[in-house]
Amino acid sequence: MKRLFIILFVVFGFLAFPSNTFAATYTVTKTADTNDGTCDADCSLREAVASANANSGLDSVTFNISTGDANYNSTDDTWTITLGSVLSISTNQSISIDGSTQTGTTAIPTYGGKIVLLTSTNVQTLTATGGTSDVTLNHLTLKNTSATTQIMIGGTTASLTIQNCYVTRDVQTSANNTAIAPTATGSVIFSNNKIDSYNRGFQSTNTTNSSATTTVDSNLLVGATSIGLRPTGYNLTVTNNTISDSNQGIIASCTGGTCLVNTNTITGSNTSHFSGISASGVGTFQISGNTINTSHWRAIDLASAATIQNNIISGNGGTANTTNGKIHIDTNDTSKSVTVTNNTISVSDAIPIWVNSASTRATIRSNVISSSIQYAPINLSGGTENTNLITQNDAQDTDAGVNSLMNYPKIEWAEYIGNHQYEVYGSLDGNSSESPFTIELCKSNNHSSGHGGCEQSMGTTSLSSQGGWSMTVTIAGDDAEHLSYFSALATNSAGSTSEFGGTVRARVRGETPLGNPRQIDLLAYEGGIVTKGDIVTIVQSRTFRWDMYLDTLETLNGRVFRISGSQFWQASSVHRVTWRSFYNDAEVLAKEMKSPFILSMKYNPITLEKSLRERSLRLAYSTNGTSWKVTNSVLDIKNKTVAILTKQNGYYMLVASY
Ligand SMILES: [Ca+2]
Ligand SMILES: [Ca+2]
Ligand SMILES: [Ca+2]
Repeated sequence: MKRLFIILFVVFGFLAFPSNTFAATYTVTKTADTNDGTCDADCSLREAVASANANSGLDSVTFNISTGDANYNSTDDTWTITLGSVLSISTNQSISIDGSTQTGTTAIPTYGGKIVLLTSTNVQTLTATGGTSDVTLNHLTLKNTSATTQIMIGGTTASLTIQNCYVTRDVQTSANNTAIAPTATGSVIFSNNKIDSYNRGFQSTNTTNSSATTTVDSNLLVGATSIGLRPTGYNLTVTNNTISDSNQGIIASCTGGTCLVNTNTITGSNTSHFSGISASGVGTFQISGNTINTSHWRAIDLASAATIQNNIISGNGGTANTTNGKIHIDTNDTSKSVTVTNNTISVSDAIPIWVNSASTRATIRSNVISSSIQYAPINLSGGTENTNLITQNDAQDTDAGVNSLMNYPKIEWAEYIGNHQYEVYGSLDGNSSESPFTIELCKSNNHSSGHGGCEQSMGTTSLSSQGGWSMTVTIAGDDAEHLSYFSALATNSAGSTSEFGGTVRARVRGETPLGNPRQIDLLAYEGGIVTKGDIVTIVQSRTFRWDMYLDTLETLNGRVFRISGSQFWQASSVHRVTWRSFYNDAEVLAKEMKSPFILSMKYNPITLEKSLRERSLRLAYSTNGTSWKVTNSVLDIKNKTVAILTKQNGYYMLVASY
């Protein structure tokens, strides 16, 4: 009985603990790609892998090949193993192949090592089956001489770690070949590797395991034709990589959790103009601290919820493009929030920030933004757009669309008050259901669109409902001789930010501003509509015999006063309106005009003194700016204008009664 028990133990013991239970180390001693079935003193890499496949547990493969080996290269101190077929890791067989164990006469390099694994057409280097093997590669050089081999490392692993390796093709290929493209069921670490001359560098997929992580860190990718890094999965961390020359630097798809794309450097001038960082998926991205200096029209192409912050984005002069933003927000989703904050964006070939395709809740705040193309520095697609893509405000902002087509704030005046300080007063015609609002004031770079650009954020103020707002700000270095421009942004309670409002140059308090720049507004004998600020004139053809310009000068504030002998009170700033000959600046007299012109002044009911009645608005006229006469003007309450037909140059302002 006792004997039988021992026999049973031996039999079942073997079944429970198959042969070679414990992890083993197999040492490769030659470069030749033989397979005699054993890894002993004579051991090829293929024999080592086969032995590891036959042994459970995590086995290690190390190298100890002599310099007398036929494939030792004394010039670069490397041993080349030419693989005639793929090295296959069997299901459930974990393995670590460590190239740093092969020492030579020189130090192990940062990327790659003394062991070169060489493959050619349609020979993969390594693959795994079953999704149950943990695979680790360290300090190996993987080289392929073919432009057509699909993948150098593929298959399905449990966890996969590739570190300190150098992956290169002799032939740069334009076919859609990916150098490293595993699917994993466990976590992936791809760090401190260099990939050279590839079409697609590294791609990984892990969409089955929500607790797995994918870490792609500190890799160097050069000589690409297509995509640098393309991780897909849960909990991605893509950090500190340097990518040059690729059509698309990083394409990250976040299956779930929080995915980080931080502190990467993406450079190059690939002419295909795709994206620097593309982020999509249902997870939430943090895209932070990256430096992107490329000709990609989209530096960051976003289709996910995200925080985009502290990135430095510049363009290096690809063809100017009107359908892409350097930060291109295309979530096409009213529930995905996006925050774009503290980025520095300086570009010459695309719009700095573009919100597109039904995206909303994009909050844009505290960025430094400049561009040298004419289009809106922040563009919301839709609404009524001018040639610079500036979307017009609508009354009460009831329109819907991209970022709710949030109305931009208007700066009514900005005055330098001494001691490096300005007072800025503005208004917002907002939708009351979207209150409260946040106004951000920017020191503007006076962008050619007339709307914004932001050299420096001057901070924010909150506005509980639509109407007037004001801020007092300090700009070191400014004085009465050095005055800044200002522009503002508004964000509603849902987090949707407007385009920049019109840029206004500050003036010194108490001084009248400079008039408009001299330009030909109407050619001789030509009619048309000429707008200067709140003044809109409509001129019939043949009214003037010379090339003309409309010279207007707006004098703000001053004490509101009652027009002598009437019930009307001042209701706007005073505008001097003068038609002048472009050639000699001479004022055109009434008798020199063939026909009268329509002079109309815009107003904003929000900034109208509360007790003055909008319906009583009229234009008042003065020849000298001091003695006023109320005219028989026409109020257009729908278009918020008051107009008269006149031949009189002179001073105009709006008046109203209580
Ligand atoms: Ca627009
Ligand atoms: Ca709206
Ligand atoms: Ca609007």
